[in-house]
Amino acid sequence: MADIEGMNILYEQDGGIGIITVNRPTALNALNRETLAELSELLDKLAKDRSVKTVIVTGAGDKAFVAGADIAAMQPMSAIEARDFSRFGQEVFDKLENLPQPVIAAINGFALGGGCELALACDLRFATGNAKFGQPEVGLGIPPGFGGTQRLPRLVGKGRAKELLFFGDMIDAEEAYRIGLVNKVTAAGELMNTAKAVAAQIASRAPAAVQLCKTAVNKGLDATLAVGTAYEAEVFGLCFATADQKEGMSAFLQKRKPQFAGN
Ligand code: CO8
Repeated sequence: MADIEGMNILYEQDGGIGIITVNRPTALNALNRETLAELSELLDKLAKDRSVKTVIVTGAGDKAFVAGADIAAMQPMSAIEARDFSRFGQEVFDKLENLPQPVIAAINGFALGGGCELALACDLRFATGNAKFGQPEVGLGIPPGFGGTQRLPRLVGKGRAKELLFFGDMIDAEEAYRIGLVNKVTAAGELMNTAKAVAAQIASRAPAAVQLCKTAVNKGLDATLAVGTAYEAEVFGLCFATADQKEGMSAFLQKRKPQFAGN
């Protein structure tokens, strides 16, 4: 897919890595409906693009990943409009969570409210040391509305999630790492290089196997252990219909590096 430039979402492709940048730096990349709509349209295209092996999501500028949903846009909303906006954001984040490719959030500053929820919908989260995380919604008179009450406890556990949700305070990157909200903390100048190196490492593995790991984890967390393990057995079997399974195991037995063709 060629590089595209929307108003609020920028996209470029670097080899097999697709890089999505939320681009409203003057509003600390706050998410309004237009931004979510552009993201949604881009995700539809990426889901069908087999040349994109992994995706990175980041924020424009050096201050914020995303500082939340756009408070100015939300302030005058009616209850029905707010519910529709919440549903729309949830649909877009569900799409991101279920994108076939693994998605890495490269968190370069504030990840608050809807921004933290955007990061939660990604598969992995890397952050700079100056990044700040939080769900400050209760200070605005609302709960999170883009999946935070559901994805945050699934990632960090019920107690930690309720602390973040009830207090509304920010935590720094080290604390986010300590509670499992982020996978890795990097120096500011190293964030994109680290994210790209990990994206390239994942891209070097058998794509179908990586995608099926993602689906099995996501589906399993919404199901009982018995349903999850049954699904795992199905996708495990399915991989034996791919050339990459034969190649991966043959390469091991022949003591050489595998060359995955992606089929
Ligand atoms: N929405 C709109 N504009 C924003 C937002 C935001 N979330 N965050 C920052 N901005 C704007 C500021 O208004 C300011 O604009 P201007 O220059 O025109 O005055 C500009 O960005 C720069 O921000 P600050 O001057 O405030 O920068 P500081 O460095 O002083 O502070 C903070 C940075 C601490 C990040 C501060 O901007 C802040 O607290 N922002 C709001 C954070 C927040 O509360 N986020 C949660 C929003 S609610 C939400 O995300 C709910 C999601 C679910 C929605 C469900 C739908 C109904």
